[in-house]
Formats: sequence, C-alpha cells, structure tokens
Amino acid sequence: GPSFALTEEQQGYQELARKFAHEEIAPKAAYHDKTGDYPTEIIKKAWELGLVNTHIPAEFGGLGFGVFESSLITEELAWGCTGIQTAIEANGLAEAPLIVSGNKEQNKKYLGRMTEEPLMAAYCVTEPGAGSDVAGIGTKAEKRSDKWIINGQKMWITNGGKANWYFVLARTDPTAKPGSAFTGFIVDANTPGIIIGKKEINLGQRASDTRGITFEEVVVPQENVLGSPGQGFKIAMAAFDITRPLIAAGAVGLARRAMEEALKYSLERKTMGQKIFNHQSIAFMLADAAIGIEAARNMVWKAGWLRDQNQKNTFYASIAKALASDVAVTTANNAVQIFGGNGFNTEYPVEKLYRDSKIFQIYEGTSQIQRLIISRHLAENVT
Ligand code: CO8
Ligand code: FAD
Repeated sequence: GPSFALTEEQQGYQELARKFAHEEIAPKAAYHDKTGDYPTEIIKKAWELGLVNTHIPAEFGGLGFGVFESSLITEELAWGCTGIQTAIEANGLAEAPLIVSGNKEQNKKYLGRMTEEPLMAAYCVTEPGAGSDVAGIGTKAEKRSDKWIINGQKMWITNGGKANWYFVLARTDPTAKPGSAFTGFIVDANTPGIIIGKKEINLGQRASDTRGITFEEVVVPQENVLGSPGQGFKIAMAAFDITRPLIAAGAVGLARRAMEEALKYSLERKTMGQKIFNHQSIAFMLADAAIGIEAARNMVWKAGWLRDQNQKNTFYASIAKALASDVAVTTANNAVQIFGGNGFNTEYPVEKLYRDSKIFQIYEGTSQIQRLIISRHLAENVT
C-alpha cells in the first residue's frame, strides 16, 4: 500500500539533486536569467550524475526511475532554478511518447543515445494557432511511398534550438475524430527542411530555450512513426500523464524556494521594533505557503505513484498540476510582498521566482485546461 517513507535509494537521489541544486544551479541562476545563455555546462554535469532523462528504462541504458522518483529530483532541481530545470525536464517530455509507445528499435536508437551523451530533445505539439486545442493543430504529414512528408509550423518549443531530435504531432487524416486523426513522429533535428526560429524572450525561465520551428517538406522514414498511424493524439496525451506530475513537482520546488527565502528575510528584517515575522499577517502568508507546498507535494506523489502502478492517473495529474501551479504563483507573489521594496529588485532572489512562476499556469496545459480535464472526469463518474 502507499507509504510516505522514502527508500534509501530515493533519499540518496533526492540528496544528490539537492546538493547539485545548491552548489551548481542556484549560484548561476541569476546569470542565466540575465543573459539567457543556455545552461549547457550545468546540464552536462547533471547528466553525468544521472539527474537527466531519469525515466529511460534500464534496457535502453537509463535509470528506469518511475514518476515518483523523478519527482523527488525535479523538485530539488527546480528549487535551484526552474529555467534550468525546464530545459532538463523538456527531455523527459520528449522521451515520454517513446516510453509509452516506442518499439524496441526506436527506443534503442533515440532513448539509447540520450544515455550515451548529454543530448537534448524536444516535444513539438503546440502551434501559433493552437495550444490548448491540440485537436486544432494544422501541421500535416502525408504518406508518399514508404516515407512521410511533414509540413507545418510549431511554436513555443522548449529546447527547440538545442534538440538532437523531436517528437512531432501531425494530422494524417483530414476528417477522422482526434483520437484517430493524428500521428506521432520521431524527427531527427538535422533533417533538411527544418527551420528553427529565434530564441523567444519570455517573462521568466529565461535560461530555457523556447522557439518556433517550421517544417517544410520534411521527409521522415516509416520506421520513425510512433505506435501506428492515427494513434498520435492519444500518445501525446498519455505522455502528459507522466509529465504533468513532474511539472507540478517543479512548481513545488519553486514555491519551496520562495517560502524559504521569505522566511529567512522575515526573521532578519525589522519594522516597528519587531522582526516582520512577528507581524501575524507576514507569518500567516508563510503558513499558507507551507500548507500549499505540503498539499501540492502530496498530490504530486499520488499522481506519480498511480502512474508507476500502471493505473490511470490523468485526473490526479491534472489536480497536481493545477494545484502546484497556483501554489507556486501565490507563494512567489507573497514572497515579493514579504521582501517589500527589495522584493521588486533584481539584487534579491524573489522577483525572478515571481516571473518564473507564471509559466506553470500556462505550459503543459493551462490551469483552465486542467480544470476542464478534472471537471469532465467528475461528470463522467457520476454514480
Ligand atoms: N491518455 C490516453 N488517451 C487520452 C488521454 C490520455 N490522458 N486523454 C484523452 N485521450 C483520448 C480520449 O480518450 C479520446 O479518445 P477517443 O476519440 O477514442 O474517445 C481522444 O484522446 C480525444 O480526447 P478528448 O475528446 O478529450 O479531446 P479534446 O479535443 O476534447 O481535448 C484536451 C482534450 C484535454 C483539451 C487536450 O487537447 C489538452 O490536453 N490540451 C492541452 C494541451 C497541452 O497540455 N499542451 C502542452 C504542450 S507541451 C508543453 O507545454 C511543454 C512545456 C515545457 C516542457 C518542459 C517541462 C518543464
Ligand atoms: P490558448 O490555447 O490560445 O489559450 C488562451 C487562453 O484561453 C488561456 O487562458 C486558456 O486557458 C484559455 N482557454 C483555451 N481553451 C479553453 C477552454 N476550452 N476552456 C477554458 N479556457 C480555455 N508546447 C509544446 O508543444 N512543446 C513545448 O516544449 C512547449 N514549451 C513551452 C514553453 C513556454 C515558455 C511556453 C510559453 C509555452 C510552451 N508550450 C509548449 C506551449 C504551451 O503548452 C501552450 O502555450 C499552452 O498549452 C496554451 O496554449 P496557447 O498558448 O495556444 O493558448
């Protein structure tokens, strides 16, 4: 049955990731935020320690961690910087469709290479005209003899300019319903016809590389079709069952960092002859942060644990993602408040946390989309 006790191995990885976040990520987070330089060296070191691509199965050279174990690592890396953690996590997202549907040859080739060198990968679903409405994407793939030809435009692709290969979702049947109209492809990034856009300048998580990508007559061999033609939408969705709990774990890590920074500050800063912590309105913001973080982490663990037991977890993954994102935004906002004027200034750590937090309510399904999934589940399960 469920247990909140971590095994020695789980504790070991959690501590390794925590140490790495303290020593290697946090000290360089402000630099990468300011410059937008991609954190290649940090990712390389994390990869060497086994903190990247954690869920690649052992038979393809990986550690074969479940979502639960991966969430322990993600929370710690996110504590250091969610821009850097997002770059790392985007590998996990690109790999998830292969983990749910790749055949042995595909996984050996594309997951295997991720364990041999510190490569990046990307998940290409969103387009300029369709994000929440995945069924509305316009990228098309057409079969010509034994090859597929992809044409279309993707947008907001994390690791877009750094990836060695992409997961690409394209429409392959113009009239079928979503569940059978799309196909998922593995596309080598050096295939002719792939045009990579400029690095987008975003509100936060500026270490991460986000770009538009255009596909013009991109030729993909039949052997790079994931599952069978028509299964792509479901494969893309099934990947989120793995990754939404991990996005939520990232949000928990950010919230924890914001709470810790604000707590420290509140025990040092004095007003009206008191540490500001002694003003109850400040202490209660910190108490609310702890309530949110503990509750959100428990939802992450539950959603991850269910997936690791091969149980349907979509409802819980969405609850974890929606809750943790809201906790991250509220906690970072309150941390800025607790720092007062200093909170608004780049010499202090919390303005970055505030900027970084917002994306959690947008990517991997907005907070509205999570609530759509949760409410549909309720309606479908009326007794
Ligand atoms: N598993 C398997 N199958 C599924 C799942 C699932 N979880 N969910 C739905 N399906 C199936 C359905 O059963 C249905 O099958 P059938 O046709 O046989 O009945 C079919 O798929 C269609 O499902 P729906 O009817 O529910 O389809 P809708 O068109 O109504 O759309 C959603 C559903 C939920 C609105 C969907 O479009 C959605 O999830 N939208 C949000 C998109 C999203 O999350 N995008 C994220 C892009 S990636 C990203 O942002 C990366 C961020 C940065 C990465 C770095 C990491 C930190
Ligand atoms: P829209 O879908 O246009 O939504 C606009 C607003 O309407 C939102 O508030 C939304 O919640 C609301 N809305 C839409 N539909 C409904 C509905 N049915 N009910 C209620 N409200 C609704 N995508 C990838 O494929 N790969 C990536 O690696 C990736 N990385 C990203 C990184 C960043 C930094 C960003 C900003 C985005 C990234 N995305 C990625 C895309 C991201 O997943 C989408 O931006 C997101 O899903 C929302 O889609 P949209 O931007 O088209 O907004």
